[in-house]
Amino acid sequence: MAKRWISAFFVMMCAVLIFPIQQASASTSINGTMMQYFEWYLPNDGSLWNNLNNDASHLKNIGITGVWIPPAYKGQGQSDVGYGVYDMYDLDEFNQKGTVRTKYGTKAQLQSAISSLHNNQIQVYGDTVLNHRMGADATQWYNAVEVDPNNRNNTTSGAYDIQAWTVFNFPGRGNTYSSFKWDASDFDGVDWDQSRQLSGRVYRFTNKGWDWEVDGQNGNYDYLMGADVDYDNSAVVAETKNWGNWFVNTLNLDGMRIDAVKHIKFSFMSNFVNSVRNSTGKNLFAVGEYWNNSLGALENYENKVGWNMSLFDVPLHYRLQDASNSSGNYDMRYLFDSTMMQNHPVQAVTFVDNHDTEPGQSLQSFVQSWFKPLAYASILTREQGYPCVFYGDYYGIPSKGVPAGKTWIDKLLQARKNNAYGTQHDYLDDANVIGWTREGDSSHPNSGLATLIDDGPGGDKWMYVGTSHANQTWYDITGNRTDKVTIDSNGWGHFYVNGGSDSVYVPQ
Ligand SMILES: [Ca+2]
Ligand SMILES: [Ca+2]
Ligand SMILES: [Ca+2]
Repeated sequence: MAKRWISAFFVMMCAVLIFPIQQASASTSINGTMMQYFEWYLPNDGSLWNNLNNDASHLKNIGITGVWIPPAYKGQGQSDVGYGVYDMYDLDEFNQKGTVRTKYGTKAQLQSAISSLHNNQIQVYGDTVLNHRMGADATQWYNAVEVDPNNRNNTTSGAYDIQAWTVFNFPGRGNTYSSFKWDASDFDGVDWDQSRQLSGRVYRFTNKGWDWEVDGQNGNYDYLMGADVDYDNSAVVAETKNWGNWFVNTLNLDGMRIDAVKHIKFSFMSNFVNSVRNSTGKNLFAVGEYWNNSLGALENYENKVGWNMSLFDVPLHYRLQDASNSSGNYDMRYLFDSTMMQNHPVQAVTFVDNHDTEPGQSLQSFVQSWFKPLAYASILTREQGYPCVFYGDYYGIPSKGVPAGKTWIDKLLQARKNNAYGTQHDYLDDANVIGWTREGDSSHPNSGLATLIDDGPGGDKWMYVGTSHANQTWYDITGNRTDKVTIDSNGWGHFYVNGGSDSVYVPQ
């Protein structure tokens, strides 16, 4: 099975971040590049799965080898982005919450899109939201205590009955695929008492403890939103593993993007990922969203899950954002310090922005537009990390006035696909102008590149690209510089970059 082999290869060979493309004759391979194929403000018109289907061959052509799709199951309403998850067994298939389709389309459209992606050798990663449930079918009275929202280990009231939205009967689906129904015994707490309607509360059910270990922010950050799933409950654990197996097999997924992992019991997550890999027989790619700017917090998580999954490089995102906010005063020598990319490249999924960091969203920290090309040149042309291109950067965010970066991102993707191979040499030695080169390798003809990025007034650097390139003429694939560079007989070139800009030189 070609796909099995690709998945297994992915996990084993993530260290070199090469994505194998099966071809009739020679076994050439290109760098792995993921795209997050949605942004927060997509219209609720049911068109995304069809658009993705129609885009598959284009994505292949630009060098995309994996697509992260948004949550593909029924949320609390048709317009839900997908994180307000209601029924994970309803893949846009049943009439529930007033709709059959989700914001993105129907099950048949989704399955067709996935087939097209696979036909174009593109892996598909399903968004997996396990922390909470929203949009319950009914309330129930249940005994609870209030906790301090800023320290959830502190109980701040006596026990009393609240009216909690915790009954999930799935009347539109019934027992299809699973007969499991949810009630308060499957959750640890909620933030809403329908009978009193007080905001700013967090309620823990009296007979439950918050799961541990989770992130230690707010004392214990198990609770995020909605009805918080209790992974101390063995029936819930079994049901969730069953669901994971069903989800991957039903959609023929190659991996999972796992939401909000800092709020989910660490030991359960390790158990879940291993279980789904074993039960499906697939060496699934898995990447977790652990939203913390501290490399130490991510390392602690990796230690607890046995380094069996990748993590989004949140520290790198904040470095890029800081640099973009510093008007040239950022010390670029330290841009990659204390990041997953630099310290744990095998587990690093690098990204510039996502659906949560875009304007108006919960983690708003959008990298400023002038710096975006510098940021993408960093994640796409360096050896370390598995980069993820954001739909909102590529196709734009019309509702927020963010223009499509397609034209310039395509050029960087082209450099990644054709040139970003071989030994890397770093020139991270200046507060403004930093650079790196790749020597290229023999399995990618005419490969090799030289990148410069500059947050200052513009500059230049001598860099070594390898003696195999002696006497070649190189040009800037971004088009930002039009002068050519001649590589000398010792493999060195004198490269230039404009102020607040990027240049990526490749062999002519
Ligand atoms: Ca619990
Ligand atoms: Ca939780
Ligand atoms: Ca600077």
